[in-house]
Amino acid sequence: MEALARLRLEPLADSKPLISEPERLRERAAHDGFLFFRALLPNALVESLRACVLDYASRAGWLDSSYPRAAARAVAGKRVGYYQDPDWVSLQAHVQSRPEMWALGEAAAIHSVLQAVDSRSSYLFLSTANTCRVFSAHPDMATQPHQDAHYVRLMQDFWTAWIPLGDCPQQLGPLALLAGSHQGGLQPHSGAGIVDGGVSVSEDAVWSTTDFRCGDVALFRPHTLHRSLPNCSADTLRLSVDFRYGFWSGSAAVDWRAAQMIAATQASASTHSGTPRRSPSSTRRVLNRWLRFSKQLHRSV
Ligand SMILES: O=C(O)CCC(=O)C(=O)O
Repeated sequence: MEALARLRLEPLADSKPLISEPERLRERAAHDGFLFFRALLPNALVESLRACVLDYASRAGWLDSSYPRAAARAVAGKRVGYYQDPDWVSLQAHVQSRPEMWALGEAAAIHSVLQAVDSRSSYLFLSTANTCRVFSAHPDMATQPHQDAHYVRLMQDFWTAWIPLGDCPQQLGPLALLAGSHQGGLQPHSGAGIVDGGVSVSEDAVWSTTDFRCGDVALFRPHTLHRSLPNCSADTLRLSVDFRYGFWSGSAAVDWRAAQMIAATQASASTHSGTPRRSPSSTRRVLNRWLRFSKQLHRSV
């Protein structure tokens, strides 16, 4: 509790009421570098992945079996959360192959919000950058302040979604974000990872956080400084997942069939002796409509 008391905190504002006002949503995102949505996701989607992670935790010997599994009580003294721990790495391999993980990452509500904020269709970046985190109640193992842009190098323009796998009150060590920090560019990071390294931030910094509940989502930019609060519960594991989303660029061919059809149409228009039934430009218009539809379809699967 002492480690938590030392941090200066302010409450995250709920942006859910702004979803129908994209202009204000964009303004808030541009100002703060993050958005928080209370109860954005159906609980069942979150709880399915939570059950899957707790099943793994039980098999890995992290859970105190004298409590119901759903309580996520850790074996006394067990330290969980290090990237270097083979069981923690196996958890990543485990969730990567679970439909529950990708069902949550592809939640329509997340894509809809990203579309509202960015006016472009988003896609879930399928990669090991999507991480499931389990932290035991050891305050020294909290995630240190850092920017995702330092660690995720394959994409530049992305949003991260942080999702607690169940209720995550402040004493369980949820995410905290530094408003406006995305405007300062990439900062020097020390160490090899986010538990034993990161960015040094003034003790006066005021971190935005909340008592997260099941179904809540925090979205933030690659340069937004964020951290976790220390897990100050007596013995409960903190469970969360974070996903990365990119955007379809307006000009990119998202479907190889479109490229082939455009090439075939152009070839036929230049060799056809009679009048083509459709001019190349009208064909392109039809194809563009189809491409837009195909992008939307991709978002909804
Ligand atoms: O969950 C955490 O403790 C850290 C999450 C994080 O750093 C991220 O989502 O990028």
